[in-house]
Amino acid sequence: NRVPIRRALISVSDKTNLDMLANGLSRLGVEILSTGGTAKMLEQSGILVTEISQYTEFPEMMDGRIKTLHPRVHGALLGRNGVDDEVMAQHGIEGIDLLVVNLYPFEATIKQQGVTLEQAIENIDIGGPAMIRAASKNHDRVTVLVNPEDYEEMLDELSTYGGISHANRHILAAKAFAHTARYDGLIANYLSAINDTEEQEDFPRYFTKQFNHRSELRYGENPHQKAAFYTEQNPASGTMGHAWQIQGKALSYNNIADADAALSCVKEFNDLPACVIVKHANPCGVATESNLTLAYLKAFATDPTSAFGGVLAFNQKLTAQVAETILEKQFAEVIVAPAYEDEALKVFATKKNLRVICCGDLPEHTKPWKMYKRVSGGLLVQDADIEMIDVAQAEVVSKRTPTTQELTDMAFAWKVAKWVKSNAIVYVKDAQTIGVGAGQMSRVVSARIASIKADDAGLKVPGSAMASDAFFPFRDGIDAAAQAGITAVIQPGGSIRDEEVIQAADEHDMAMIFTGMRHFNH
Ligand code: 93A
Repeated sequence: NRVPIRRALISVSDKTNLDMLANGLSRLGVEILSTGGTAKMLEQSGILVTEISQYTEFPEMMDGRIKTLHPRVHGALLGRNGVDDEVMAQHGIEGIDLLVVNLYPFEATIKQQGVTLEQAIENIDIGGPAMIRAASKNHDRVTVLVNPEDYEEMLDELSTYGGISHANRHILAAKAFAHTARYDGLIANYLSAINDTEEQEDFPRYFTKQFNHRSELRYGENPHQKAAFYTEQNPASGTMGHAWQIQGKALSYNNIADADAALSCVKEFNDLPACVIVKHANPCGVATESNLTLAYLKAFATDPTSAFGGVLAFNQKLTAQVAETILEKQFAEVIVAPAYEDEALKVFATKKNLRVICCGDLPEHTKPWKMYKRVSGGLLVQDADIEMIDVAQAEVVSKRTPTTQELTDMAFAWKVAKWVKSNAIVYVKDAQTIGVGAGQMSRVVSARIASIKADDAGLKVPGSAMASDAFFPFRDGIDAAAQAGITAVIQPGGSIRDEEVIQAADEHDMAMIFTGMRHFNH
């Protein structure tokens, strides 16, 4: 069962023992086909070779990426003895009986100092492994050599017996598959190691599947921090991922974060024209009114000092009147709205640095999404807080039931508190924030700050409702609020001292409702 060798294909990167092999084959009358570089070298040694491109009648192309990837080559390697003879003849395919290939030096390349990913990738051999696998699969007829150390033994067998035994073809085929398997293993290891370093530098690879559009930001929260903004492939309308900028300076990292906070809060209000002013990720003024201008003026009035340099979000198409009023009142960094009247844009155009962004229609329902927070050595993942209770369903825990006005104010305050950083205390009256206490380590201090803010702005707290994003651990927060004039309280409840807290409310003749849902936001 020895198979004679009439035609050989030699395509080698490692030219060791090449002359010896080719000379031996020539002497035995074997026709030699060869790829560009190998053919050139053999010709220089005076050996007669046929260039593979001559045989395929197809040029080598793409800087050598396509050399042997041709049916006349693969047919010549895969064609079975006694089965495919006819089809081979029909297509002018002449069987190749010996394949000698060694692959692009991927391993040596990646060991070099300072090798680039591109260089490594160019050294991934495609045609070579394809031929090796084809020949090895068809070792019933074809002999395959992947190691220059095996040339001599093969030549000996060929010259002694006029062919290669089935047993040896089998052994060589197994060796060849081991060779390509190891080669692919090296590539896989190399590429996954590259991923690791990229992850540390910028962004996990698995994230970029979902957030696949990257835009460079000048810097992060601070100038010494590198940053980028990744957006989803098809971000929903009414989101920062979907939003586009109409005018103004480039959006910064903080602009995007604050605009998102403002947008998230303004989305809570869908029945009336609403305005949210955000500063350092916290709403410093929120209001609804019969029109956007009035809503803006009420939101601004909550805390004019903090509104300076703020991010303003609106839930409806922005009119020229709103634009003019904003420019009269304050310096703003960013304006976000679902749409703009042409006249409004003309007004904004007079302030060319002002960033004006359009987020598209605000969605009625939002699907939950994941929130990610990188911590040292790990990543926290949670569902976004998109829940919102219907205040009418909340439990009245005080002796006094809230008035309709108080219920309306509590519902408003609750929506705002959800978007204020914890500990969050929000005072509201007549669809306007009266005072906001944000980001404090104790709830009672947040309540005091809300009072101070109201005072500073000249707004009257008496008769306002108060929302707290989480339960009051002690009665002190209630006492402080009562002292400021708060008459109604909305909070999740759930403290072991709820009774003490309810008693405090009753003592102050306050109405208090429990939502049973907390809205920590850090
Ligand atoms: O770029 S390739 O993947 N495309 C091919 O079609 C192809 N055919 C053979 N590399 C290809 N080869 C490889 O070229 C061989 O495995 C061998 O390592 C090398 C020999 O090229 P040359 O004879 O031009 O030096």
